[in-house]
Amino acid sequence: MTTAREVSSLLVQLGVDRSAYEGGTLIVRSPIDGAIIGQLRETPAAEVTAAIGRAQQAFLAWREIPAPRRGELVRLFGEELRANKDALGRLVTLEAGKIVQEGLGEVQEMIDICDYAVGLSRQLYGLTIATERPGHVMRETWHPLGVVGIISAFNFPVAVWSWNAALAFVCGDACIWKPSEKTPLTALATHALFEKAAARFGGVPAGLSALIIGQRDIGEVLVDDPRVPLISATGSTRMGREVGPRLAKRFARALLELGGNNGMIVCPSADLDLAVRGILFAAVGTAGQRCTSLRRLFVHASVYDTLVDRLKRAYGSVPVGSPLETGTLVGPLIDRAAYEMMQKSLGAAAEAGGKTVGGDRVLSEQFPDAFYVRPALVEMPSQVEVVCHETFAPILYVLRYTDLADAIALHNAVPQGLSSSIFTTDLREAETFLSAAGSDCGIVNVNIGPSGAEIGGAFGGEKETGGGRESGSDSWRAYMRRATNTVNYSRSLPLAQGIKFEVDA
Ligand code: UN1
Repeated sequence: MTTAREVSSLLVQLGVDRSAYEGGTLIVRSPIDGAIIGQLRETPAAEVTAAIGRAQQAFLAWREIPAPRRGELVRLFGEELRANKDALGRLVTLEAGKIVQEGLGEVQEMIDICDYAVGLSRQLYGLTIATERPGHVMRETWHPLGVVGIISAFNFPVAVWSWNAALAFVCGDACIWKPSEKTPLTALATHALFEKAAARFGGVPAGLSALIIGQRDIGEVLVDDPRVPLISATGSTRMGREVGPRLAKRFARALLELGGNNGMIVCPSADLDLAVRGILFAAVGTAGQRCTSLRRLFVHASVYDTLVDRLKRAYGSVPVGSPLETGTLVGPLIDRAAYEMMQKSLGAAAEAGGKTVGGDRVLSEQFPDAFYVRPALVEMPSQVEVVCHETFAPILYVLRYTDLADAIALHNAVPQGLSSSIFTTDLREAETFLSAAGSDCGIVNVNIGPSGAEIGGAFGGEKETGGGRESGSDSWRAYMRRATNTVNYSRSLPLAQGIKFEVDA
C-alpha cells in the first residue's frame, strides 16, 4: 500500500472526515517517501477568532463543572487512545517519520498523561496558611484560568498537545490547538478521538476544544488574542523569541518549551555497556529530532578511546531506513530543510577541526524525495560555536575531558538548558552533577540518557529553553489561577501589620 493510501485508511478508521484532508491548500508530505499524504483546508483567521470566542463561552460553563467530573472526560479520551493506539501510533510514523516503536510510545505517553490527569482531577489542592490576625484564616484556592492556546511541533505531533490539554481540561480550561503545519493529520485524528470521547461524555460545552490548521499567521492570531490567558508553545528558540514578547506585551502567560542542546558526561567509573546503549537511544533515536536528544558528549580521557571506538562501530551499523520496517532504528529526517541544516552544521564542525564519522545521505535512490542520513559522530577539539547551537538532526559532538569541574562548566556553557545526564558509579560525581553547582538544566539524570522522560515529572528547561514546565509534578498550576483568600470570622477588624486606622462613625 502507498503511504498516501495507508494514511487515508487510518484517518477514516480514526474517524476523520475526508473533506478535512482532501482538496485543501496545506500540502502534507510523508517524510518516509516524500509522497503527498494530505491536502488540508486551512482555518481562516476569522474562524480562529470565532473559535476563541466559542472556547471562551465553553470555558464559562466548563469551569462550573466539578473537577473530578471534568476528569471523566479525560478518562474517556484515554479509553479512545487505548482502543486506537496501534492506528494512531502508525499514523505518527507515517506523518512524522519516527519508527513504529516510537510512534506507539508517543501514544502511550498520551495515555499516561490522561491517567495522570484523571487522578489529578481529585487533587487540585491549595494551602492553608497561618495568619497573624486572630479570628482569621488564610488560604490559597486554584481556579480555572480560561482559554489555553497550544502550539505544538512536528516531532511530538500529538503527545505535546495531550500533556497540555489533559491537564488543562481537568483544570477547567478550554483549549485551542495549532499543530505544526508539517504534522496536522495526526492532529486531526487525535481531535476526532477527543470528539468521540466528548460525545460519550455528553454535555461538553460546544467549542471546549478546537483545532486550527494552518501556518504561522493563524498561530499569531491565537498568540495576540486577549481572551487567551496562556499560550503553551513548543518549538525552536527562534519561535519562542517571537511568541514570548508578544505575550509579554499583553501580560499573558507563556509556557515555552524551546530548544535543547543536551549533554552527557561519561566518567571513568561509568558502566560503558549502559553508556553505549544510553547514548545511542538518546543521540540517534527519533533521528536526533527530540528536543531532549543527546547532542554533546563529554568523555573522560581514561575511557575516551574505548567508548568512542564502540560508538563508531554502533554508528556504522545502526539500521537506517523506512520507519515502517521492523528492525529500523533510525528513520528519515522530517524534510529537505532539516537535511540541509544538518549538512551545514557538519560543514562548520569540519572547518573547526571536527572529525566526522557518518552524516551522509543514504537510500536516496530508493527514496529520492525523502532524507535519510547515517547519524554523525563528530570528535571536536573544543566546544566551538556550532556545538553551542541546536541542530535538529542526529549529530553528536564528542569532547574529551580530564577534570569533572571543567566538564560541568563546559556542559553548562551553552545557551540552552533542557536536559542532561551523567554516567558514573561514583556517588560523589553523581551528586555533584545533581547539586546546585552541577548541571543547570531542568532535567538532570544519572545513568540514563537525557531523552525519554516519563510524564510524571515536570518537563521543561532553563535559559533559552524557555523556563516552562509541563506534564507531571505541579505543572498543573500553570493552567490555573491562584487566589489568596483571607476570611475574618471574628467580631473585630484587626489590620495586618498592626496598623491602627480608627474612625468614629
Ligand atoms: C520533545 O522532543 O519535544 O523526553 C519532547 C522525551 C519525551 C519528550 C520529548 N518524553 O524524549
